[in-house]
Amino acid sequence: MTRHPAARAAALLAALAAATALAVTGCGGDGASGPELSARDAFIPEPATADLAAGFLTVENAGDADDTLTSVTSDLAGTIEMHETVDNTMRQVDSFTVPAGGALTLARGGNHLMLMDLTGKPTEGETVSIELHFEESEPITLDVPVESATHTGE
Ligand SMILES: [Cu+2]
Repeated sequence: MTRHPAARAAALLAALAAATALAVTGCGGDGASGPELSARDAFIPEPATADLAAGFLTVENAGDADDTLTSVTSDLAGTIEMHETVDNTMRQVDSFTVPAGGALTLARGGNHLMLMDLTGKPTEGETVSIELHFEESEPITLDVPVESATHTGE
């Protein structure tokens, strides 16, 4: 027995309607869902040369959805890469996850920002403006203090 074409069409329509409903819910119209980001404890240790500097900070996510740090920009640096450290070797990654109800921590010996193509050598006591760009959330602009070369943020 073959299924009637009209019944198939009806089933298809029902499936489409369900998909649409899901999509609307996914947009979070109630305003309570999604990532809620805030950044703290950012610092740049004074670098030895004007070639390269590291950046450390914490991004907290008080929301109920993950977000992703997709890029970082600054007037100080032509390029800012995101690096992770594995077995004492750092390597570039495309992005960092900011987990829901958790935090992305960039710290010495682990994940960090690598500021390259510097326009000048940042000096202890200065501040550097950097902008964090996310997949979902609006960008966060930070005035990051330049600390001593051995500063750990503790
Ligand atoms: Cu690095």
